[in-house]
Amino acid sequence: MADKYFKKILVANRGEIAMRVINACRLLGIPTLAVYSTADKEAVHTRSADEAVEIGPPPPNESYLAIDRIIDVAKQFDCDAIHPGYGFLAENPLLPEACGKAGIIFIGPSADAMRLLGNKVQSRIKMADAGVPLIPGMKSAGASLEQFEEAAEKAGYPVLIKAAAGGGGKGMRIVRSAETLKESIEAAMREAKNAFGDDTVYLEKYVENPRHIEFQVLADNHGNTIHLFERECSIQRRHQKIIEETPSTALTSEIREKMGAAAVKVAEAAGYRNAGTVEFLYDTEGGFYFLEMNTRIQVEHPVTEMVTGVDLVVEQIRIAAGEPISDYVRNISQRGHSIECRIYAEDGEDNFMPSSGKILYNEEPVGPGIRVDSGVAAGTMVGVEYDPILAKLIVHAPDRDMAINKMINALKDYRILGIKTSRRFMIDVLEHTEFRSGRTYTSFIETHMAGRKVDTDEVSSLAAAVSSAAMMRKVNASVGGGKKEMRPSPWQTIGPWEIGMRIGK
Ligand code: MV4
Repeated sequence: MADKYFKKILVANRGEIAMRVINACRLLGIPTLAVYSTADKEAVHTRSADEAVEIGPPPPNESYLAIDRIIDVAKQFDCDAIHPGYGFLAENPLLPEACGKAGIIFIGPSADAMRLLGNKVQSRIKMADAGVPLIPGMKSAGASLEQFEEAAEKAGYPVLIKAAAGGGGKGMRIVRSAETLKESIEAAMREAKNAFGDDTVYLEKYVENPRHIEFQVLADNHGNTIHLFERECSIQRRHQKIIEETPSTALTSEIREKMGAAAVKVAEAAGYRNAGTVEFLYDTEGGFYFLEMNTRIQVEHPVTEMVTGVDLVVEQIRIAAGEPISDYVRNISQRGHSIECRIYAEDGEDNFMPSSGKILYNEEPVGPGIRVDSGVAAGTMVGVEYDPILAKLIVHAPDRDMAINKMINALKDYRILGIKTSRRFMIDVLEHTEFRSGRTYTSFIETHMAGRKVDTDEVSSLAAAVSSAAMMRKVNASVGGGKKEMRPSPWQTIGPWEIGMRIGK
């Protein structure tokens, strides 16, 4: 390798995305420095980086969000770049600004592009000028009730009140008639003020039951802006995505081309650099509308990597170092089908209540076209202080049917004991005929999974896990701790009667 791009990269995150960045750095031969809170002393990312520095107590404000502390550590330990992952500081323009002042490269877009795209009203104005299709509605923040009334009449009810600083569904209110407009505006303003410290709201036509389709883009400092096709992310619950896939079953090659061109236009109009994602709503009539642009590497980026063969985090690092987008990325195509399931520390059988505790056993599925991006291992303490994502299971297969089958089997082979997860819920979604048919709309979970029968199988009791761990020790001793395939899984060695569950699905 001609150049390893950076001397040392500080990874300003935790969990699976910190591991993803560390692994990309390993590919490039770049040393990494992890930062961690006192809750993460034994965390996988802390143990995996070349160096690790404790930066504060568990509350994010005092550790993973403490910009000054992170910059100090970067300077003290000779890091010349910082990767923010997603969440935490990833979309906070104060980090790229602080990096700039300290002479450190921020692996991501400029603070200016972040500010523009973080404000939905400003970005709507910018994108309207650039000729990108927008959802009908206000082109400026609403200043008076009359303005809202007029915009609502013009767009036609139902309408949606949205926060300018929003995203992710916070501060949104659906309004179905003029009678409730005023109270909805006031409620949305209060919620926006609370969530973002900014009560600016505006109005759009409400698109009923859309699909959520987003395009991955890459832009370098040499004038190249490209897209890497779409991801379909319609399977969500309460604005939290749980399953993502690519290609989308909804797009024809003609619409894909148009949306891709619009995504590139958005990035160019915003002066965007590095990896980003342009979100669109896709309505039941085949119309698509710019929603927002996310200025980070996203949780679901691996499905794009699987079908294009591009390492997006490596490209992020190269671009930040001033390199052009890699040559091999210029003639990519979509090969086969990829699906990602997020494994959350949530009780999928009990209204997704947060689950915490120690992971007592962790066995990941393996096989061709099966990828696990995980931030945990046996022994990891899972608290409630951070994002509940434990790992992501990603599969790649020649077509969608095979990808679904591969995913169902891989989910069945994934064993995490000690805490509850969303694993079983995922299997039920994937086995649903509506999912199989490709009718994946944003209302899927509430429409098709609401009446889901709760199946009390997932074992996470301490007794069961301890007995399986004890069994494993015995088995390992008897086979000399040999090859993995020589060791029966605890599911094979412990009868279901002992742990009160059905085996398999
Ligand atoms: C919309 C919409 C319908 N009409 N805007 C939700 C999060 C935020 N990023 C934008 N969102 C929506 N905006 C109009 N004019 C429906 C949603 C929406 C949604 C969007 C993407 C994925 C899942 C969603 C679930 C509910 C609502």
